[in-house]
Amino acid sequence: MKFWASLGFVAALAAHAAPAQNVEQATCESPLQRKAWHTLTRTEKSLYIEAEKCLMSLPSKLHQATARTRFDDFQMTHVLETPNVHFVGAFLPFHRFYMYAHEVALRTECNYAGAQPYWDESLDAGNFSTSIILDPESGFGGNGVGKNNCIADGPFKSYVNAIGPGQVNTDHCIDREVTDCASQAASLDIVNACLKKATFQDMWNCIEGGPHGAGHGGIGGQMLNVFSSPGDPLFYLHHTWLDKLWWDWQSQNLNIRLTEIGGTNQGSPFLSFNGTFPPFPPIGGNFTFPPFPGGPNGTIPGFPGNGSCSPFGGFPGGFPTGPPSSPSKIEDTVPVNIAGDPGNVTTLGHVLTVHGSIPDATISDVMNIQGSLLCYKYA
Ligand SMILES: [Cu+2]
Repeated sequence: MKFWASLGFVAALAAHAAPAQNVEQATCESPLQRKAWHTLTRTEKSLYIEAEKCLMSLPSKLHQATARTRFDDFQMTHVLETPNVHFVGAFLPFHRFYMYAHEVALRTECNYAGAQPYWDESLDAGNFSTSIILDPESGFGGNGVGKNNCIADGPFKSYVNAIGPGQVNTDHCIDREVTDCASQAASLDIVNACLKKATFQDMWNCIEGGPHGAGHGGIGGQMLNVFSSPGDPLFYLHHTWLDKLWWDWQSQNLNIRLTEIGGTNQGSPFLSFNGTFPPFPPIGGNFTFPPFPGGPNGTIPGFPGNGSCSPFGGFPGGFPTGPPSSPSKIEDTVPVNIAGDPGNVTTLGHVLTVHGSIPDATISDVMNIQGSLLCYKYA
C-alpha cells in the first residue's frame, strides 16, 4: 500500500509506538477548546496574559541577532515571512500554523494549560475603543497615548519591543492608535458575507480584505504594520479569530473544503519593494497594510486603516497580488521558490515554516484543525 510506503509515516509510528490499527483514532482524540476572549473567566484571562508575559521573559532561541525574548522570536519570524504569507494563498494556512506554534510555545515553555483564545471582533465592530479586550485590569491595556502612541496601562505597558517597526529593529514601546471606524469591517454582516463565498479564493480575499483589515486598522500603531504587527500581543487573538472564520467556512462542507486551497503563490511586490511607494506612509521604512481586492462584495473595499475609514481611492501599480504591473519600479518580486510549491498557484504541498519554533509543515498538514498535526476546536 502506498500508505505504508511513506518512511516519514513509519518513522512517526515508531516514534510514538502507536499501534498501527489505531492510527485514525490516535490522531486527535481530545481537541483543545479555543474560546472567545469575551467568554473567558477572569482567571482564564489572567492565566493567558501571564503566559504571554512569560514568553516575553524567556530568552530568544531563534533570532538572537535581533530578538531578546521568545515573544520577539515570534515577531521576527513574522517579519521575515511577511512577503511569503500575505496577499497569497498561503495567508490563512500560514497564520493558522503560526497561531498553533504560539499556542505550543505557551503550553510547553510557559506551563500554560489553556488554549489560544480568540477575539471575536464582530462583537466590537465599530466600537473597538470600548472593547473589554482593552481593559487595563482584565485585558491588554488601552489605546496609545502621547506623541508616540505608546500604550500606558495594562499588563504590557512596559514591554520594550526589540523588533520593528517594520523591518527596522529599534527599541520601542507597543503602540496603538485605535480607530473605531476602521473596525467596522469586522461586522457580522461582512463576516457572514465572507462565509457565504463559494470558493477558497473568494473567502480568503474577503477575510483578508475585510475582517483582517478591521483588526489591524482598528487597533492601529504596531498592529497596522504588515511586518511587525505581532509586536502587539493582540495580534494572536486577532489572527486566531480569522482562523476560526476559515474553519467556520470549511465546516460548511468538509468533504471538499478540507483540501480546497488556491490563490496566487506569488508574494506581493509591495512587500519586497525597497523604497517608498506613494500611497503608503512608510513606518520605520516599511509599509502599513495596503488595500486588498476582494472585500465582501468582491470589489476593492479600501483598506480600513491609516487612521481613516474612507475608501482607498485607486491604487497605482495595480493590486498587491499577482505579477507587478510596473516591473521597472519593483526591485524584485518575491521569488517563487517556496519549498514544495514551485508553481504560481498555491497548493497543498506548500511548506510552511515558523523558523524552528515547531518543525516545518505543509499546507496539507494544517487544513484540518482536528487532524494529525493540529488538534483543537472552536467554541
Ligand atoms: Cu501576518
